[in-house]
This record gives sequence, C-alpha cells and structure tokens, in this order.
Amino acid sequence: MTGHISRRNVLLGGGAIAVSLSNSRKVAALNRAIVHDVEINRFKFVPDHIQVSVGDAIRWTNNDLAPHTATADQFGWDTGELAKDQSVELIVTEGMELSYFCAFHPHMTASLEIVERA
Ligand SMILES: [Cu+2]
Repeated sequence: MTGHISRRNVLLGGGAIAVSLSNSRKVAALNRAIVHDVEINRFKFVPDHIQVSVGDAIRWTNNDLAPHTATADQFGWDTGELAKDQSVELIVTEGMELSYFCAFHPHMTASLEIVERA
C-alpha cells in the first residue's frame, strides 16, 4: 500500500470521505499524489506557503498545547479543531480556496498555491 494516501482523517469540504478507487485512472493519480506537511508550531503555520497540485494531500499537525484549525478564509474548507499532536489531511481540489487562517487565532494565516504537477 505504499504510495497511497491514508484513508483515515481525509477531509473534503468539511466532511469525511473515503478516497474513491473506482477506476484505474484515479488509482494512477493517487499513486503520484504527494502529502505536504504543515506543522503548527508556536501559533504559526510552518511553512506558511506551500505549492500543491490537485489530488495531493495537505496534512496539518498541531504541535502546540493550544487547539488550532486550518480554515479557509471564506470557509470553503476546514480541518476542524486540532488538539495537541493531532493531524488531519485534506485533499487538494481544483478551485479550492488558497488562503486560510486559524479560527481560534485569526492572526495565524497561511496560503496555498496550486501548480501543475511537474
Ligand atoms: Cu490557532
């Protein structure tokens, strides 16, 4: 199963989904997908800007004692509350909002950039 995105904790549009493997094209896409890690350290998203491609996953991990979220500026997607040491993955979709913040600490901001896969 190496190369596959974890099916656990995958969020899309705020609801849990199972990654569909219903046809070989999707399987091929998933096999090339990358997981991008964003750590939350001392009330900052690290890194605060990442380049991703559609089909990739972004995994936020909260290393702080305080709870945090990664929430799109217009609320189009949201990790929900992350407690200390908790991680959540979200799949990158076309047209998803690119700027986000922490709903508990709005001064915490970060952004995504969607690029064609090399
Ligand atoms: Cu926060």
